[in-house]
Amino acid sequence: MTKDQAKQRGGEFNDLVSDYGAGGEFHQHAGEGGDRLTTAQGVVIADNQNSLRTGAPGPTLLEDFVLREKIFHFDHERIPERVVHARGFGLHGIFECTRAIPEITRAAPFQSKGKITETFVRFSTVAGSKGSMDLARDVRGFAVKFYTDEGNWDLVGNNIPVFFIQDAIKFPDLVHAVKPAPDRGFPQAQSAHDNFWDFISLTPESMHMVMWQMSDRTIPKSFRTMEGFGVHTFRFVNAAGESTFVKFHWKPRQGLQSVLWDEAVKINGADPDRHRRDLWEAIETGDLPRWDLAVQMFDQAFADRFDFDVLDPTKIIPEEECPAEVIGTLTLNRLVDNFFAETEQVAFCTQNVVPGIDFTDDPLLQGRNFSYLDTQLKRLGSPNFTKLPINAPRGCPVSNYQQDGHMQTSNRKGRVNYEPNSWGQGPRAHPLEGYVSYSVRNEGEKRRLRPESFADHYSQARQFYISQTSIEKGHIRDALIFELSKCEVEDIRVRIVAHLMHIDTDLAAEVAQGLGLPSMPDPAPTSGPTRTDLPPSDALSILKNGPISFAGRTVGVMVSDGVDAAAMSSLSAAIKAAGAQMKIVAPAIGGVIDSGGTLHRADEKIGGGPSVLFDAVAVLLGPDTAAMVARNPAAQDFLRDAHAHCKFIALDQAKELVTASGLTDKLDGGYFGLTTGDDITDFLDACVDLRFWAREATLAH
Ligand code: HDE
Repeated sequence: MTKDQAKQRGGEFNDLVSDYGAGGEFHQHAGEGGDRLTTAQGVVIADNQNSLRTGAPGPTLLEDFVLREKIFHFDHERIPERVVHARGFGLHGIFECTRAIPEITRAAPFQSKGKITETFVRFSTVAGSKGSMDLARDVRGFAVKFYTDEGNWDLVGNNIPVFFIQDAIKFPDLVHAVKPAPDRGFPQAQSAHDNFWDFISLTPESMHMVMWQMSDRTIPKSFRTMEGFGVHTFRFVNAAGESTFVKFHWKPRQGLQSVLWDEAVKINGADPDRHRRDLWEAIETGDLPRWDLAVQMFDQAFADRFDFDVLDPTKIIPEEECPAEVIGTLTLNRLVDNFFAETEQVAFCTQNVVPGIDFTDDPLLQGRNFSYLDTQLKRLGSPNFTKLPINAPRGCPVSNYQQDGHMQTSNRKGRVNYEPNSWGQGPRAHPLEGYVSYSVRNEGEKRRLRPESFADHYSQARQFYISQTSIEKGHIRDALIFELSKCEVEDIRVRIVAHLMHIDTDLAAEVAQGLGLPSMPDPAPTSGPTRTDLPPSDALSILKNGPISFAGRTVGVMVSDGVDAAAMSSLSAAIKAAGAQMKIVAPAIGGVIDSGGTLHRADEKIGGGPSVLFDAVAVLLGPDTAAMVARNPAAQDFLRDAHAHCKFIALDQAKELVTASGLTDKLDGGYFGLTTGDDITDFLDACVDLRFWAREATLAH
């Protein structure tokens, strides 16, 4: 049969294997073969609605290969979800080198200015399972696969630059503690429970990470508005074989933005897919997310200046001590064609490095290098997962003697499957072009030990805390009180407060008071040095690194029939001019008719589009329908929540709603009118700031 004949019959003609075109574009042919429905064997199916049976209804026949094949395949659709980072969202992108650094690393992406390297990025939460909600208080994964000209390099990072533990051997315990308890199978996707805090309270090395975790970093507004970090200290290695230590940072062009805890709780109900939907819509509307890749580079002499060890993954190097220098930009520009084939099957491995990038002796990184490869075999079921299009290298050939295994599709031709051979065939190792590990002299006794240089657990925890604005400090305090109040065992709460005593005594006292502890505990016992006072670092605050414009954000505009046509069109034009989006929330999804008779379709129905989904809100009602809207409890929640979340609010014809929402005497500097063009300009200018924070102090906690 010819290919054309096969296509006519709806077959796929051996095109089942996916491949990458010259431009690196993803082509997935499976399932797209033609307009005839076929079995996996290519047989056209005559009836996809009724199984084969004798009589009516009659027993179903084992002979029905169409039914059996279909159900068999369905039964095997699931693969094990990732043991951590199960819930994720992936996107394609490009990395552009903006500053070449060949003198420091020979890694292909950094050899020339303007060099483009294709990438695939997967963002994730850590603790929740695949179906959990997006706005759990949790660390976010930020994993980047670079398809370089010299092989794949995976930078598998998080949105927090430090980690809970210093040694990989503790990881299963940490993860068991945070995940659902084995007897009851809950709590899901949260850390506010006894097991997690029990483990943490007994693990002083977690204290720095815990301060980050209790900050608004773990409730980012979007994956687009968070930083990424490689966490470990890696090595850059140049062509001469010289090494420079490096720490990787992704800095979002969108500015850092987070939600408030009460918002997070409500968003999880209103839109559990918030973060993935946000990325989907950003790409679809052409608002491409961008991050600068910045590197902190230093040598051994610089590393030796610190009391702590630069190989300790619970430590940062403050940017004031070692600047983060931008060397490139990552732009996410393409959605996946298929979630399973790409986002689910992508296999990140920390061991995937390319010439010019090397590991250090960070004990966490060393353990990860085992775990990721191992976990991919479990998840994807075959060592041939590297051949899946999303995992296969793009910029370079792959040539070796690995063969067979489940789902093998590309064994070598010919008789030679070993090396060395004298057949004059097949690939050979290349000492000059090949990957050469950086040579390090190591000596010492074989022991299980924790270096003395890893002993200080509180100095940087305090440095993080004192680097925050007073608003952010308040959020850390509230998060600690919330989480610890969910612990049923009082000893656990007390042990955490005892650790906080080493970090900040005021914070410890506020948390103790919030928990209603009868008295302050003694500071937690320590075996090593307790604390050195370090200066604050602005880079550690979210609010000091916010967006510089309102672009990319969204105003939720609640309207009703008879809304003033001129006000509506001025507001809409001004929002568009600011590079932001307007979403209309109306009594019915069909929309509203304005005073000029024009229909405006709604994006959400009142109640379906609560104000937690928007960055700022406007209420713009028709004179004859305003009273009806004011009676709607969901409309009242819209306004009350926007107020409680310190949002900027613009109002027109909303007096009755303000009264019904109990806000009459609470209107403050965060409220604006909508009557004149100047009103609208003032409103949108104010919106550049994330929130009207002055209001927060007036709200009862
Ligand atoms: Fe992971 N981690 N991890 N991790 N991790 C996994 O690999 C592990 C750690 C991170 O989007 C798993 O493919 C160990 C630090 C991300 O597919 C697993 C240790 C950091 C992702 C695994 C750590 C991370 C993972 C589960 C301690 C930030 C998602 C599924 C030694 C630098 C990647 C998988 C994706 C995923 C093991 C600690 C980031 C089990 C043993 C530190 C972003 O292999």
